[in-house]
Amino acid sequence: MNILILTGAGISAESGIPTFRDANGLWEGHPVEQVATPQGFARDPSLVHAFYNTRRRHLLSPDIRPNPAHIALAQWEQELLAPSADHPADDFLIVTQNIDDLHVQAGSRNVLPMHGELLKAQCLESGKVFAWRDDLTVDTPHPEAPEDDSKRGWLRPYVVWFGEVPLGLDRIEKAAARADLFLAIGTSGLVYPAAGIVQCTPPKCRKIEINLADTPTSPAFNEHRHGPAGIEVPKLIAELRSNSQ
Ligand code: BJW
Repeated sequence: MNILILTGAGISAESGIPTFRDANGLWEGHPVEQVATPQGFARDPSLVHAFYNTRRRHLLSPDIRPNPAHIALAQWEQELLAPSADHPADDFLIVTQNIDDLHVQAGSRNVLPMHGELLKAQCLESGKVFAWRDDLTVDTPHPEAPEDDSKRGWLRPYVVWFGEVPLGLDRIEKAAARADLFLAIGTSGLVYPAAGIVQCTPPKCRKIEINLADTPTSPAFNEHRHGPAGIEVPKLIAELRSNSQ
């Protein structure tokens, strides 16, 4: 059985990470065009760095931990997978729009962060990606040339902004085309191409949406579970587990 799971900000909400579009969400205090477009970064890099620095520090604080939804997905993957095997055919793939690392912290192994990763930085010139846990500023020395003052401020957050191409699209398309089960968890279904993945799954695929409420893409799913991911995901996995025995 090929399983594809798409997660959005809603799965991390119960871990204390704000979503984007809900009340008190990230876009309420930070207009999207200011902080999540290449044009916004070019206009005011300090503002954009400050937005991501705050989120990076928050992610690294000890009270931010995977919640029962992340943990149930990781345990399910481990049960389905032979010990120490890989997933060469992406038979169990989590595609996350989230830039936090909570799936990996929970123990998930096959995770594709299609909108980038907050704990990485990217060189604006070479595109090279570096593990990154500190603040970034317009004066941050280049990790490969720390003494070269002309290379200060050449790093950007390793995230995908509006107008940029998300990561791993070929791999996602292939996994969708052969999915037998597709779960979309905690995503508003407003941002493409992520919101269109459900349309790339075959008609025989069982498609389940887990969210607090319906979304614009709900009609594309054949089952809906309304409720917090931390409750609904473990419940659904327990059901799927007992049905397969
Ligand atoms: C819970 C819960 C709980 C809460 N339990 N649930 C016109 C039409 C169609 C498309 C376009 C268009 N104009 C422009 C576009 C394209 C554009 C787009 O989609 N725009 C729309 C807004 C209209 N897309 C792009 O630009 C993308 N690139 C692109 O298209 O490239 C062209 C191309 C594609 C393919 C091939 C070749 C070329 C890039 C999109 C990049 C998005 N980037 C961001 C920022 C990432 C970095 C960061 O984190 O800061 O990604 S924006 C933001 O939105 C972030 C998220 O990943 C993404 C999705 O948000 P998500 O996760 O769904 O969160 P919310 O807050 O929206 O929803 C939370 C949900 O959870 C809600 O439904 C709640 O109910 C639920 N919930 N608590 C269960 N406890």
